[in-house]
Amino acid sequence: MSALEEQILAVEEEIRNTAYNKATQLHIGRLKAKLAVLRLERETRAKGKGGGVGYSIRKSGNATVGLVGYPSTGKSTLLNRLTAANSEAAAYDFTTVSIIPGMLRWGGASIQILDMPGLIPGASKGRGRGREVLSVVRSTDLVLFLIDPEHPNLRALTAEIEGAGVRINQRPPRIVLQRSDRGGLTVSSTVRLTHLAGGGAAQIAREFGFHNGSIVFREDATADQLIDVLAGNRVYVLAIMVVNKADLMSQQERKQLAASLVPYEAIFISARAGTGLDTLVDRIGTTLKFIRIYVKPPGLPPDREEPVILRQGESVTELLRKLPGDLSRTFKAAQIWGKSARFPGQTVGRDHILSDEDIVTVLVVRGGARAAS
Ligand SMILES: Nc1nc2c(ncn2[C@@H]2O[C@H](COP(=O)(O)OP(=O)(O)OP(=O)(O)O)[C@@H](O)[C@H]2O)c(=O)[nH]1
Ligand SMILES: [Mg+2]
Repeated sequence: MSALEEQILAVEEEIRNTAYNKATQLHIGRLKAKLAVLRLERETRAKGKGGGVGYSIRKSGNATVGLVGYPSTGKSTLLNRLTAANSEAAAYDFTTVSIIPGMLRWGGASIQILDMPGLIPGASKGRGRGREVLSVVRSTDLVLFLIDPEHPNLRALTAEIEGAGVRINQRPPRIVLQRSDRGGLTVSSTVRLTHLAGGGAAQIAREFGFHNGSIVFREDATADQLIDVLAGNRVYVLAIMVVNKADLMSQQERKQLAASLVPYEAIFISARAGTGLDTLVDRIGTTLKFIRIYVKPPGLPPDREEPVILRQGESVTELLRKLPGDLSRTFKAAQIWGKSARFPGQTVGRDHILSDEDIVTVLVVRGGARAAS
C-alpha cells in the first residue's frame, strides 16, 4: 500500500472514531478537509498513470439519464423496455461492458438513456471499470439507481458515487470564493453560520492551501459543503431510486424496503414484466423539469406546434444553440412574452432565464429583425 493510501485510511479511521458534537465539530471539519485534499491527490496520480481508456459517448437529446447499479440488477433489461435499444441482458454479472445508449420520448422532449456496466464496491478507487463508468455518471443530468431487492445496499452504492465527486439531489452550495496573492483570508456571511462558526471555515480553507482571498457564505453551509466548493470538481446531478424485480416481492417486503430507503421515495418496477414503467417514465420527465419555448418570427404568430425544449434555469443562450443557423454570432436581442417577461414584449439579452411557455422573438444584427424557426 502506498504512503498516500495509508494516510487516507488513517484519516478515515480517525473520522470514524471521533464522536460528532459541538466540541469536536471543528476538528472533524478539518479532518474531512484533509481527507478531501488527499483524495484529490490520489485522483491526480491515477490520471497521470493513464488509468485505462475512458468511454466516449456522444450526448444527444434534451437530457441524459444514466442507469447505475450493481451487476445484474436489470439495467439492460430496463433500457430495452424503455427504448428501442437492444442491450444484451443475461443472468450473469458484467454482461454489459460498454455504454449502450437509447432514446426515450416524453412530451416533446427526447431523453437519452445510458446503460452502463455494473458498479462494484471500490469502483471510485478504480475497481472494475469503476473510474470510467463514474466519469460517465458525472456527465449525466439524472441518475436512476437500480436496486435489486435481494441485495439493496443503497448506502454503499451512493458512497461510490459520492466518492467520485458526484452530489445527488443537492444544489451547489451558495458559497463564493475569490483567491488573491496576498492580504490574508477574510470570511464573511450574509446569514448566521451554525456549522462553521469560530474560525472553522478558515481552518478548512487552509487545508486546501487557500491562504489569501475571501470566502462569502450566502447560506448556513456545512463543512462538507465548503469542502465541495474548495475541491472544485464536484458535479450536481438528480437521482431517482428504482427497485427492480418487484415481481419477486410480496406487498409486505415492498413496504419494508420502501421504509429502509427513506428519505428517497423509491419507485417499484419490474423491467421484465413491464410493470411500474409508466410511473417511472413520468417521474423521469417531471424530475428533469423541461420547459417549452414557442419561437415567434417577427410579425407572425408563434409556433405552438413545435416548441423548442429546454431545461428549467436555461437562458436565451441555450435557446440560440437549439435553433438553426449561427444565431449566437448574429444575436442582437430577444423579445419575450410570457412568465419570464416583466412586461409583454420585453427586450432582453442572452443571459435572460426563460420560463415554461415563453414566446420568444430572436433579433439579429444586420438585415434587421429576423427569427429563426
Ligand atoms: N424477476 C425479474 N428478473 C429480472 C427483472 N429485470 C431483469 N431481470 C433478470 O436479471 C438478470 C440480469 O438482467 P440484466 O438486464 O442483464 O442486468 P444488468 O444490470 O444489465 O447486468 P450487468 O450488465 O451484468 O451489470 C437477467 O436474468 C434478467 O432477466 C425483473 O424485473 N424481474
Ligand atoms: Mg447490463
